[in-house]
Amino acid sequence: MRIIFSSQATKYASRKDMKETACYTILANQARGKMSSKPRLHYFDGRGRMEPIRWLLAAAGVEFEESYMEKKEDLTKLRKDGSLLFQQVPMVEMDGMKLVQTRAIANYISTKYNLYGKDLKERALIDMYVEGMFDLNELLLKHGYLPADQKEQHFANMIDKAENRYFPVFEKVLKDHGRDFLVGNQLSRADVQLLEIILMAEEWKPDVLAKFPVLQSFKARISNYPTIKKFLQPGSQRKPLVREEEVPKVMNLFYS
Ligand code: P9H
Repeated sequence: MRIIFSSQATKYASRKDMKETACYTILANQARGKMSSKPRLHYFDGRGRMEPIRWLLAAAGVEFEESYMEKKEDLTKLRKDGSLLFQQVPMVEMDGMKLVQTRAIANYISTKYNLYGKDLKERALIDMYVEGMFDLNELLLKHGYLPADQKEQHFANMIDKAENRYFPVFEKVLKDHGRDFLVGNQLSRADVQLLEIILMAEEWKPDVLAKFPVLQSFKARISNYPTIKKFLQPGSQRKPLVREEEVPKVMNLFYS
């Protein structure tokens, strides 16, 4: 049984160690075998809460597959076969796990693919920034699903928060350190998620960056980052803004 997996094995004193290592490596390999398969995303064919996950995998250059829920039964099936820890999607199958909770999934992917800074201090900064971004993302995401009578008030609040709470922070951070990336000297999830919410905000108010010249150059720079540029190309797995007529179908998936 050829089990030599990594050079380490040769260093071990006794056959016992080797055997143990072998077993371990086989298990690891089987898991890795499982690991090598592409992540599979379980959600509906739209942005919703899965879009930040698609952005992070794309930015990391990781190919992924998607299973779209088209009807209520598709969600029920996932629930029945115990695939959803909290009976909710998004769910991502990767590395032998069925990950749920958007932020938990984003943390795992960002850590695995080195999008989380070089040390604990950078990680703390990144976490503060992306949690703020998730809060704005929630406002931008929900707007498309709101009933008409709630849109006007929600729109005013959403744009106010973008222009007067969140974007000023990221404009100042980039201006003060003058570096290409929000944190450190390499792309992190903070850059990916900031570009995502900038493009979402511009869909609702095209000149939302008018007062933010540094964010305008950031947007151009990160949009040209090879893996992100590819994701912004037509035909990628990036989902379009939800169309009003699609909303009932999505809501029926979860609430009928
Ligand atoms: N903390 C769809 C479009 C826009 C915004 C939200 C939902 C929450 C996480 C069934 N999942 C409408 O509300 C559908 C979550 C996950 C969790 C779900 C149920 C949602 C939506 C689908 N709802 O961050 O992952 O709310 O599975 O029984 O709760 S997404």
